[in-house]
Amino acid sequence: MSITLDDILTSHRSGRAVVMGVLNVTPDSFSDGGAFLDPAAARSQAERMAAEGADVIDVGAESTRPGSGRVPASEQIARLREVLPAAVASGAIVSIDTTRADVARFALDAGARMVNDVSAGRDDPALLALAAERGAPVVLMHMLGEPKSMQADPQYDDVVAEVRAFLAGRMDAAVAAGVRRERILVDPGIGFGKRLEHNLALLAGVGELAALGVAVLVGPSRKRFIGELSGEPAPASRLPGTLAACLAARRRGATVFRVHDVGALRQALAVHDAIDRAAGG
Ligand code: HH2
Repeated sequence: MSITLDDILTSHRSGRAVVMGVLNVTPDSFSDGGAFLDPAAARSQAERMAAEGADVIDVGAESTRPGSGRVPASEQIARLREVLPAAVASGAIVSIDTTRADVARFALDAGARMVNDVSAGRDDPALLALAAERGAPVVLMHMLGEPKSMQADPQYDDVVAEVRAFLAGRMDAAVAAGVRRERILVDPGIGFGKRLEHNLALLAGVGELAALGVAVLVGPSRKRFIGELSGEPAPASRLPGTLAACLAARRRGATVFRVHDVGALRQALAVHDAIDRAAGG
């Protein structure tokens, strides 16, 4: 049975694992830049991820890799025009990964049903009002600074407490814009203005973010911290580390996992969760 938006939003209570497949319609994403700019390639990737068990497909048309520049809304929309209908046709719930209200509006009109905002409503405040008006669930992610400069010299006294306070504040801002609290998901923003020790503390401290009372999404997939821990320089070869990070976060209360490799995570979750059930967990 396919998943509903409510299943996703209540996953922190049910314990259901939700898999969000990444579809980057960009020339420059850090791990798959250029691979899915061609609409036919994007379409087959969406179909493949849905067949592999993606509950959600997160479509983005602007890279947020460290050092990246901005892509105008009109250019994002041009990249999305042919791809969104194919993602919607795959049967998965489509989420739009953007910080811009104009792009989100275009995507929602084309059948997307969730908004994933890595700026948590700070880049374009109209985005929160739009999510409120459409009743669309919204992911609020923590980022220190902006992609261009975020990895320059990130500093925290207590990264988990600071990220949690930030997310609590952005939840309040979203509610003030009319978003219902139960339609919010939060995300510590792995790799967004964080050094290795910050990423590890946040994945270990997911339980403290879950205490905010909404579902926690994590996006460790293929990221640099996995390369730092393993010595693997190629992002596309960081699948084992990605799976380990997702399962470790799952054990601590994360329920939504944003990954490039959907089938592999589904298999890992099937085994992990079966063992937990056998243990009476
Ligand atoms: N990470 C990326 C992009 N969007 N959204 C959420 N909510 N959480 C994340 O961790 C997250 C995200 C970066 O990964 P990717 O999309 O593969 O790369 P790029 O930004 O270079 O397109």
